[in-house]
Parts: sequence; structure tokens; C-alpha cells
Amino acid sequence: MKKLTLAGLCLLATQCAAPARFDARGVPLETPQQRDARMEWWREARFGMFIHWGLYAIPAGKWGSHDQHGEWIRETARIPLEEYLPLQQQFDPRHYDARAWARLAKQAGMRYVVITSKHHDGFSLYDSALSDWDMGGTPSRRDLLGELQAACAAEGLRFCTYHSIMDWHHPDYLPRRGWEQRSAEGAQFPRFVEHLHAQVAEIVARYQPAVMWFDGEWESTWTHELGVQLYAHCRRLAPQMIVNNRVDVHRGGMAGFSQSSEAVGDFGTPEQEVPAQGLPGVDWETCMTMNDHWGWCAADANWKSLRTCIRTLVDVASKGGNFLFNVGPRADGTFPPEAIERLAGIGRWMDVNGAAIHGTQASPLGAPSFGRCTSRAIDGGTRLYLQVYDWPANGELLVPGLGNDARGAHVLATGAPCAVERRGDALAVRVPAAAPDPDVSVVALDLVGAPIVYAAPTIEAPTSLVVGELEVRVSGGKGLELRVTTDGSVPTIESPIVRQLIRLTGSTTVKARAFHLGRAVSAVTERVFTAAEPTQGFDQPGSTTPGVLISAWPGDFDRLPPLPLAAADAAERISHAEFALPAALRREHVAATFQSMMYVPEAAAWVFELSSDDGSRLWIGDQLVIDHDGLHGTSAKQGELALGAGWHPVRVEWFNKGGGAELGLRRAKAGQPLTVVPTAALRAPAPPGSPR
Ligand code: FHN
Repeated sequence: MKKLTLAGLCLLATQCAAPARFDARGVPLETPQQRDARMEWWREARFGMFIHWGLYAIPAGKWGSHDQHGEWIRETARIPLEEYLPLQQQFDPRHYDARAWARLAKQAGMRYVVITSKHHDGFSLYDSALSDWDMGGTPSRRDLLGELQAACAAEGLRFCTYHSIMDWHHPDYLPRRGWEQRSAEGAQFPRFVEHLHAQVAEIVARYQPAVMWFDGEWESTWTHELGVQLYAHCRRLAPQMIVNNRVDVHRGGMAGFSQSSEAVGDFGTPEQEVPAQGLPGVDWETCMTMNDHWGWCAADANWKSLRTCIRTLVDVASKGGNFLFNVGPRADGTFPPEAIERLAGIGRWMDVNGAAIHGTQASPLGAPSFGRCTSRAIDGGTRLYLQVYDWPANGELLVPGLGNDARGAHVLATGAPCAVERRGDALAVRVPAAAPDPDVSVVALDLVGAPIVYAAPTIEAPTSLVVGELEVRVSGGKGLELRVTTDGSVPTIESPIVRQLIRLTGSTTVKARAFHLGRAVSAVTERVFTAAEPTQGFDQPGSTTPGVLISAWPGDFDRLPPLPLAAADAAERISHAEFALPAALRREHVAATFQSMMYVPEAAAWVFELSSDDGSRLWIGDQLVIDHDGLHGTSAKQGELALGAGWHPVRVEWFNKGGGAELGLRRAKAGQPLTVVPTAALRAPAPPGSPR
């Protein structure tokens, strides 16, 4: 096949329709209405299929004595390139039937499919004009992407592509894997970026993906500036194409929401998790595996139950998000039977309940006690889809804190009508004795007008620790009376109305409830405050060395090991100005402690925020203040402690497995803004064995 030149491709790409106007970054200007129009199909879809497929499916997770590898097998099994290359000749997707895949997705109620055009191993699932590490070099030479694109079109699904920025194959990609011998001599990362842009242009020109789903953006060579350039490139190539936020470097680890107002990308990408709540006005999509691996791993039998699959879909939709559920096909092009079984089960549920997912909005009333809720506007009112996990034994569903009159209700799956009556602040829906579904039963409740939600009051305070005294603010909906108790009892119409701050001087349970026209109209909010005696500080730090003493040990950890590691005297010692990573520690397979005496200027409740990639813990004295252990991208966790004035021993434990590495510690007296702990407030201990 004649190879297009790089210049030819880019010229081809720019001839695609490009919008006339751009911002200073080269990103096409777009009004909110234009953005809504571009996102409309995606927001309506709510549910898609993720497909991780490639050469890594051939070993099926097994390499040597280990059989739990996945799509990262080249990295996790440390396979030198020359040992990985032969997989290209072994790749024989002889049973690949793209139409069957598209049908399975459609029957499951999925509206779009995102397939890996190239994962981290750099192998392209089509015959690229820009690479020989692609399907063109396999026995079948099949255009796997093209076949699926056609199948999706035939089934009325949107075809989308996942493209990894990180590339363990391309000679110009940097950094190399820490363990591999392959020389980086002559590698030019800017040349890789050109290649990346050209390959994206090639994919857009050939397959017109509706979404470009980037990933692998976390390594030190990829920057915000490069992300903006690639986003602008995509948007100019295909102005209607949607691009996720992993094109940029701000996705905040597995939580997946952009951490910067400068960040580009059209939707957030929480991974393997569902956020506690959605963010109004922010588009996001949770991606998740069906077992524990993205790529095919034959030994991974930890398949999610059908109930978990359905309830995760419901949970995501109830928070206004999309759910991208993954299948890792086998090397021969077949789906694992366990995946087919779950897709069919979800499809049976969606056949009768799909209206409660597709085209819905987030719950206007949070997560009700019986399960979840989604909603949509209907003529002159609102339809709530009550997604019931626990079917009421007494035949009555209570929907609290709702001021609307009801127009009616019915069981979505059967159409059976349900009587509705007002019960104080709640609407009571009479439901049949038997739940229509074992996992999630849906009752449609129609309201007059837009939802009038008597949200439970909020109880705001900078800390839950009472050191001396603490001011607490109770706030709630306009026009409502907020009644409060401080003895742990449930507020009644007799309880005092709160009109200003509440001053606490000891341990107190504060409960608040909204009242309207003499009746309770919200659920009860509760917050427990605990009196705390500040931990006394030392008068002296016992050291004159500013900063932090870091002790580091090599090792491949999945969680924080007991630190210091056994041979504490064998540690690598680094002095550093603050609780942060020196350049020498921005590496993989390492654990470390960061020790210092920290000066606290006054007795108070102090809030700490520990951010890390991967896991970390914060100890002050012998108290564990924050436990942020685990394998995760950069994310932060807070904790609080009552501290007296003086010097306090602080120890941070941290490890990094692979990918990016981060560590940061901030503090604030409760109610003040968090700031990095200044070097002037830190004194590093002498390394063990130093002369006294
Ligand atoms: O490293 C990848 C992983 O292999 C997989 O593709 C997931 C799916 O979003 N993304 C990255 C891990 O965050």
C-alpha cells in the first residue's frame, strides 16, 4: 500500500472542514449553545462500550510464572522489545466479527463504542501509513478499526477511538521504561509529537471517530501546552468531535476531573470509580472494567455480578454521568462468555428500563434511601425515575423533601399504576407487593412543574474539632425555617429556628431540618463535633537543619510497605527543603519516609492535605492523621488534628509504583487557606548513625 507522507497526511487533515475562528490557543471558539449541540448525542447516550484489544490479548495475561498481567504486560512482565515484536506475526483475529460486537453493544443498551486504536504498547489496530507496528504487519492485515466502524454505523452506534499518548514502542517516545535496555540515543520527543498528531489526523480522516479518547498523558514529557495543541488539532480536524480531558495533564488521577480552569478536554474521566456526586454543568464519564483487567486476562475470574453492573450504570446516570463499560476481547476476536452473559443481562434490564437511563438528567434529590433516582423533563412537569434497590416490604416508597404535587406514578417495566399521596414532607408512592426486578426496580413518578426539592440543611464549619470554641453555620433553602437541636434529638416544630451562627464549646451533635408552613419538609442533617485537647508541642526541635530528611528504598509495591524498611540503615538519604519530591525521587518502584519537626505557631484545630501518586500516609507524633494509601494517580486527602504551639514530629510515608510520581503536604489553621508547610517551620533530624 502506498505510504502517505507525514506532510501529505497533515495537508489532507487540514482540508477537512475547519471552523473559522479560534482562541489564542488555536482552539475553535464555541458558544455554550454550540457546545451543547456538539455534546447532545453523548449526553443522551449515557452508556457506551469500552474495548481494549491488541497484541497483549495473545499472552492472555500470562508471562512466565505470572498470569495476572493485562494490557500492560510489556511493562509489568518487563518484556524487552525484541521479545514482544513476534506477537505481531502471531496476531490472528480469525473469529473477529465486528457486526456481532456491535450487536452485543446495542442489545446491552449501549449507544457508542470506544476501541483502542493504539494502547501504550504502540501497536495500531489498523494499517497505518505512519508505522509498521500495526495490522499491516500481521498475517491477516485486517483493518480492525474499519470493520468496527462500519458495524457501528450499521447498528446505529457511534464509533469512537481510544489513543494512547504514552508509546512504549516508537523510537522517539520518551521516557524509555526504566528497566529496558533500549537506548534513547537519537530519540527526539518533538518528532514523536509530530507523529502523534499525524496519526490522529490519519484516524480522523479514515474513521471519523465521534470521540477521541486520549490516555497515557501522565508521564513527565507530556505537558499542558502539548495537551492544548493536541486538543486544538483534534477540534480543527473535526469540529464536532468530542475529546476527553486526558488530552491534557490535569485530570487529577483516577478521580478524573480537571484540576485547572486552563485545562482542555470535553469531559472528565473517573476511572474504576463513581464520584460521590456529579458536578452540575460538568460532563463526565466513568470507565470501568467488567472484571479486574482492561485487556484480556484468562486467569482473571473476578467478574462483577450482574447486580453490580446494573447498579453501577444506575449510580453513574443518577449523578449525571456516562458509563463506559469495558470488554477485553480474546486474541481470536471473541468476547469472553462472561462478558457476553453480563451484556445480555444488562440488555434485558435496559429493554424495559432504558428510559430511566438514556436521555436522563441527574437526580434532583440526591441519593434517596431506597436507591437512586434519575429525571427528565416532561410536558408541564418532571418525571422522576425512582431506581429502587430495596423494594419496600410495606408497599410504600417514601420520597422525602419534595414540594411538588404528583400527577401520577407507574412501575416502568409493567406500566402498573401506583397511587401517590402527600405524607408530610414526602410523597408516598404505593407500589405492588413484588419487585419487578431482582436488582433495580424502576417506578416513574410524574410531578407538576420543575422539582421543588426541600434539600436538607447544610451544617458548615471549618473543622469538626472543638478546640476552645467553634462557630457553626446552618444554611438551607430560601423561605424555609431551619430548626436545630444540639442534644442529638430530631428537630421538631418546637425546636428553635436558627438565625445566626451557633457557638459550640464542647462535644456536640448538631441536627438540622427544614420546615415550611409549620411542617417538616426535608430530611434531617446531622454533624458530630468533638472537643479536642491540643497535642502539646516540644519547646525545641532538636535540630538546626531546615527542611526534611528523606529516606528511600527501592521496591515494587502495590501498597505502602512497613516503613522504615527492615534495613533502615541501608536507605538512600536525601535532604530536602520541604515535604515534596526531589528530582531524584521522581522515579518508579520506590518507597520513602519524609521526617521533620514542624513548628506550629498557635494552639488550634489544624487541617492537613496530603496529595500523592501513588500511596501516602501522614503521621504527627504517633497519630495517623491521613491514610491515603493505594495505587492511584495524583489526588489529595485531608485530615485534621488539634495541635498546641511548639514543635511536632511529622512523618510522611510514600511510595510510587509506576507512571507519574507526586507528593505534597499543605496545612492551615481550620478556616484559613491551605498553604505548603514552609521550610522555615521545618527542622530535619540527623540521619541515623550521625555523630551527636
Ligand atoms: O494505563 C491505562 C490502562 O491500561 C487503561 O487503558 C485505563 C482505561 O482508562 N487507562 C489507563 C490507566 O489509567
